[in-house]
Formats: sequence, C-alpha cells, structure tokens
Amino acid sequence: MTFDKRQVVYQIYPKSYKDTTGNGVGDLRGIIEKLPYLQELGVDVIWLNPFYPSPQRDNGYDISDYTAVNPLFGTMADFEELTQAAKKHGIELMLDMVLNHCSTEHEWFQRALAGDKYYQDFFILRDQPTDWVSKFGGNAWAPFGDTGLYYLHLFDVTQADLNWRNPHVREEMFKVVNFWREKGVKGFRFDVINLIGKDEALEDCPISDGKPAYTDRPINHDYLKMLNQATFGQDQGGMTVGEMSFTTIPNCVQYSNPASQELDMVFNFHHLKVDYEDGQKWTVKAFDFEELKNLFHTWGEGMSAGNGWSALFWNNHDQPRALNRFVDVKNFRAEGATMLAAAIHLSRGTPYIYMGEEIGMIDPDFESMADYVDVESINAYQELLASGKSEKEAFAIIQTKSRDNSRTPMQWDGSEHAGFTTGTPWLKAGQSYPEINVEKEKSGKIFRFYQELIALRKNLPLIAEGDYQAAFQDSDKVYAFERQLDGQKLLVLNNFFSQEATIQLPADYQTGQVLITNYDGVELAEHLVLKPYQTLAIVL
Ligand code: TEU
Repeated sequence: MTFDKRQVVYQIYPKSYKDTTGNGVGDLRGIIEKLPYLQELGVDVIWLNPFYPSPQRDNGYDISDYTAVNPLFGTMADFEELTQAAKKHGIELMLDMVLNHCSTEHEWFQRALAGDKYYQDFFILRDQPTDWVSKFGGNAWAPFGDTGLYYLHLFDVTQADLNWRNPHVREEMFKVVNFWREKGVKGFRFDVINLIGKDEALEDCPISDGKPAYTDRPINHDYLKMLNQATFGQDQGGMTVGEMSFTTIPNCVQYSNPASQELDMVFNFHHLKVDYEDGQKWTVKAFDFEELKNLFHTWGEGMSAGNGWSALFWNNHDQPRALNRFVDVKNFRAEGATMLAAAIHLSRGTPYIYMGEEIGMIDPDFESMADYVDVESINAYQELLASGKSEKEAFAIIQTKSRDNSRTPMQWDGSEHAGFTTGTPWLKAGQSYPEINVEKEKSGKIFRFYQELIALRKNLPLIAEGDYQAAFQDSDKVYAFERQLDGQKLLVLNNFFSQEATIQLPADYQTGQVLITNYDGVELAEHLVLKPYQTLAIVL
C-alpha cells in the first residue's frame, strides 16, 4: 500500500525542541511532553533529526552507532515510550537515516584504520584523490592514517563516505533500517540518498556542469530498489522520503514514481537557491521571484506528469528561516507566514512543517561569531575571510545564511530561553522569543491557519490527490496554480509582495467559493485585488 497523501509531516530538531533535564539539550522526553501540542496542530508524522550516538561534529549527522540512542537525548526506553505515546496521539514517527557516511569514530572506520581489510572495503579509499570539494569546505579527500591512501568525505572530514558497491555495506545499512522497523517505525527520511551510488572509477568534476560527478548516478536507483525490497517495501502504510542534492526532474520522477519501487517522495532544493548570487550559498541577495515561480511550475508540472511525488517545504534544519528570505517580516510577518504556508499546503505533494514555522519563528539576530555552533558556518566564515571579505562583511553573510538560524530553541513562551530549558541552551534562543512564542500565538493567526490547511488536505481529495497546473504564469507578483480532480477545480493565488497585485479572474472562478484566505472580507470579482502577501484559494 502506498503512503497516505492526506498526511502532513512535522520536523523536529530534537536538540532544540524541549529540554526536560536542564542540560541545555532537547530530549526525547521533551517530545513526549509536547505530543498534545502536535496533535492539536493536526500533524500525522513527526520526522526526528538524528538522535543516535555521535560525536556531534555535524549535530548527529556523524553517526558512531546506528542502533542506539545518544544519552544526550535519553534512552532506548524513552524512544519506545515516545513511539507508543505518539501512536496514541495519532502520530507516526519518521527517523533520519544517514546511510551515505558514518562518523570516523564509528567502529567500522576505526577497525579499517587499524588495518582490517574487511572494514577498509567499507569506505572509499583511493591513492589518487579527485578534485571533489567537500560540502563543508576544502577538498573532499583526507589522508587515511599513514597508509598513503585517501578516504572520501563529501561532508566533514569526520564523516567518511560508505562504499555502497560493497554488498556487506548494503547489508549493514539494511539491518539498520530493519532494526528501527522492528521498533515499530514506519517512516524514514534518507539523508543525501542520491549520493550513495558512486561510479567505479571516480573522475574530476567537469567545471562547466553545475551537477557534481557523484550525484544521481544510474546505480543509485538500483541501490534504492534493493533498500526498498530488503526493508520498508514490506510494510503496509508508512512513508519514505529521500533528500536529493543537486537533482533533476527525470531522476526525481524515477525515485518517487510508485512503479519504480524506490521511495515515496523526494526533497529537492532548487527553490531555496533563488536568493543565491551565481548559485553560491555564501552570498546575500534578494530572492528572485521569477526564478522561484518558474521552478515551482516546472517541478509541479513535471512531477505531476511523470507521476512522481515531492515533499513540499520552506524550512528545515539546514536553511535560514523562510520568513526572513521571502517576506517583509517587519511589517507583514503573519500575512507572509500564512501565504507561504498556503502556497505549499494546497499544492501537489506532501507538506512538511519545520518546528516553529507554525508560530512564525524568524532568524535569531546573533551578534557575534561566538554564538554560532554549526561546523558549516564556522568553516564558511574562515573561507570568507580568506577570500578577502572583511570581518563585518563575512559576519553579515553568516547571519543571513547560517544553518543555526533554524536550529535555535523552539520558542514555547516568554520566559528565559524561550521556555526551552531551565539550564543554559546549547545554542542561544532567538531574540524574538518574548514576542514570538507558542503561548502568544494562541491569540495569533498563524497557528490557526496551519490547523485549517492541515484539515483541508484531510477533507478534500482535490488537495491531496489533484494534479498540478501553472496559472497566471506571466504575473510578476503572484504565484498561482490550479489543481484538478474528477472535474473539481481549485485555483490558488499567492501574492509574494508587500504591494497589492491585480488578477483578471476567469468568469467561472468569479462565482466560485473561497476555500481559504488570510484576509477578511474577500469579494470575488473580475478585477481581483490581492492585498500584500494575500493568499486566496477558490474552489469550483
Ligand atoms: O544535508 C545535505 C546537504 O546537501 C547539505 O549540504 C545542505 O544542502 C546544506 O546543509 C545547506 O547549507 C544533509 C543534512 O540535512 C545536513 O544537516 C547534514 O549536515 C548533511 O546532510 C550531512 O549529513
């Protein structure tokens, strides 16, 4: 059975959600405590970022033991309790599987380093490095002890890429997934899963091609089919999503079309690069609306036509808050937050909400580099200085782009550290917490709007299942699309600007019914004026 398209996923960064022990780090019991809150919101699945034993060099994406709980976050008994308690609240868990690489502290790497040939074949070792660049800066190859060989690390030097060509590695990875399946887990998010299939002969990256030489290799699809068959493919229900780095529509159709028996859905990141100067992350640029609109349309239509399925999202633990990127947050925070929400929750795909998004959380306004913890940000700052930027310029870029922007503690109330911990938080809370927090939002508009959107998807098959078509493609302010199912139609209009925008509404929609909007007193008319950041959905 395929996954349930009415479902909505909520992402929790456990380290920053709720601390029940006072050690400044969020924990599994903190998530148990907040289950009633999540049920009230109406979400069906919670995706937990890695909570396994790890030196935390990349906040848990550097795993040293795949089948245990890091004592920082609690115990296996806490995890089992969380799974049971979540079910009682109608919520399933989705676990993060980091199968492309493991920590260099993992036993496999340690044994390999000590000379064990069996485990050396678990890693990608070469005597000649390629020119590949690590995503966290510098060359992607590091000396493998004193052997004269180099091991591949596409991420941090402490995250060694695993050799999926080795059947023993694949078996180990399948065992990991099955371990968690046996604990009752049916949801899996696979980290950078389109990077696991490396070519036999590794080659330098062609400079002209924006797509690295190790992404979406044909063999990657074979590995996903094997993973599916050996693990979650045997489950009823459940949900799987793959994180795809630098990917393409044809590949994503193949990854997620049910006929391929690979994954249920895919994340891609193209829409979150529309504020990159020349495709470079560590730059500051206003977002390009044309590019965003065109990307949404090409992906929406391409995935619809190919019967693929996308995970829809604005925020995650690797991205600065969308409100700071796409909205005049000083003047229109609530309008912008609700518009952004509708633009994906009414679209074709499965919506993901990143913790705090449902209360309109924003970037934290850190004042010094000392406030940042993220390895990527710290490396990038050094590289920016080395490239000739002044400290002030480099810091301004980190402030805008750092992954820590979304990793700050969840803002529960106006008390110290946003009600996240009674101790000292591992990462400072954002300065906005006295104003922006769950308690205050009870009388606000954003949380309620999310509740409505989640309920609509459950009640209207048109939203969950309908196909996707671009609408008003020429508009320079409004991102609009149509959904269709069995003769029923929905038009969704989203004004992405702080100025009004006019739309010539087709005759049939003038007499349609307003399904949802974020402003009061809407009258449908031929010349429809959308207010700043207005979203308006009309159903026929
Ligand atoms: O991220 C994959 C990835 O490609 C990142 O480089 C992402 O694009 C970047 O962080 C944005 O700046 C996944 C995880 O989500 C991330 O947290 C991990 O650090 C990374 O894999 C390595 O496991």
